[in-house]
Amino acid sequence: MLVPHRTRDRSPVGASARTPEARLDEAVGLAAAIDLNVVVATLVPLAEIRPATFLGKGKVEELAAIVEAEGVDLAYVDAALSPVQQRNLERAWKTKVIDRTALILEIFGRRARTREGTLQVELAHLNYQKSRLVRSWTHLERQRGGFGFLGGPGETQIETDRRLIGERITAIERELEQVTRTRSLHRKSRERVPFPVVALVGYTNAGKSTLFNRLTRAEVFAENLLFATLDPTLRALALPHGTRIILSDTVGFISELPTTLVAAFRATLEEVIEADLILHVRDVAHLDTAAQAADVAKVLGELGIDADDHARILEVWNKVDLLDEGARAQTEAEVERRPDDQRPALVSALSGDGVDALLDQVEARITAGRITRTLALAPEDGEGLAWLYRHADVIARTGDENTGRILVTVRVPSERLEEIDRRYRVEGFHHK
Ligand SMILES: Nc1nc2c(ncn2[C@@H]2O[C@H](COP(=O)(O)OP(=O)(O)OP(=O)(O)O)[C@@H](O)[C@H]2O)c(=O)[nH]1
Ligand SMILES: [Mg+2]
Repeated sequence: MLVPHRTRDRSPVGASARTPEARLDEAVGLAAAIDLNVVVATLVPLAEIRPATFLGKGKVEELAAIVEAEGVDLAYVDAALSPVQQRNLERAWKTKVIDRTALILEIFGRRARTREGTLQVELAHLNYQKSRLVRSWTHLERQRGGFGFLGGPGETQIETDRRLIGERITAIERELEQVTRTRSLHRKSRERVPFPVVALVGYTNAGKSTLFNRLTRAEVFAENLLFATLDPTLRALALPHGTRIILSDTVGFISELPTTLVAAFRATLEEVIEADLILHVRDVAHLDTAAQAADVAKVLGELGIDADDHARILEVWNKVDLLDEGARAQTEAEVERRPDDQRPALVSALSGDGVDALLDQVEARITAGRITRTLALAPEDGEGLAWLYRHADVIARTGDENTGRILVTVRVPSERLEEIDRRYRVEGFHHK
């Protein structure tokens, strides 16, 4: 695992605000997420980027010796390598070389669970490979025979592979269209059940799935792995005062998430794009919590969501159980300093600490834009009743003994109110 950084100011080569050490830590975590056995993890100071080999000549040679001595099968460079740089490094080190995009693709590939997720990753993978399918991969084939993870095409294979890749891409795109259509149908049918959608987003490993499980008591794969969750998971959930919501767990974000992947997962992240409320889960015990939050804000921005839209985004500061007394007091003070409508929820998804208060906060946010109406329907108005069940969140239904009418209490987004009032003469009481 090689993390290059600039010699001058130790700044990373990419656009992230982390220290090289933190990036190395994260790289090792990423490797562990796909069961790679890390034999060497090191920072590589870099005076300037070489177009041919990315790293300087001396470094390349020095590392070649290490690769040989340690019997390294795979070298990871924490940067975006051009196809040429990747090829030249493979040649110099006589081993497979991957960059950040390739590693993230690999992880995504292993974690995808639904058909759609798998297809999205394969598509991103093929598009990435297409640009890298160059003749010189063959030097590896001849020397090593190629194996599994390191597999590359042989010389005569390249043209065939290029064509096959093209065909496969077309086939995937077609299937994806189908899958997406089915999913949007599902969403449409859910729209008729007008529960607000609350989406959990956050940096990978922040604790989204753990929180999701705690809130829904579901058993969703939560592990100390980066990118444990790749496909969105939806569950219905009743809040303390009876408001029903749909909670959505989503894929974790990461710094410099390849843009092709953001595009690929746009569809999967539709739940987020359309969510009524977004819970941004942050690991506040992590040294890089601020940089992680900035990365999440960036990805949200790419999805067209303004991270500063406090009406729509609520920060959840998770893992408070890991803070020592001093840090916890400091964090609490920071929370207090925020204006009411921007105040993060402090929780431990693991211990459940703060989760009840979070649920109250979520309910307050959700009901804020929604209005409760009690409507009086004629007993024979079955159609009207059915309409309400389809288009509004029915929270209570009783009979009026005096008039024989049916009293239905519904909660609807304020935009819907006019339609409801037009359809039903409101004879009951109004309340907010
Ligand atoms: N100490 C502590 N650990 C937590 C807390 N919440 C989550 N964790 C741990 O953090 C790790 C990651 O949790 P997940 O819930 O899988 O994280 P995630 O955000 O869903 O991660 P991805 O799906 O990979 O993006 C697991 O080992 C959890 O047990 C918490 O409040 N306190
Ligand atoms: Mg998860």
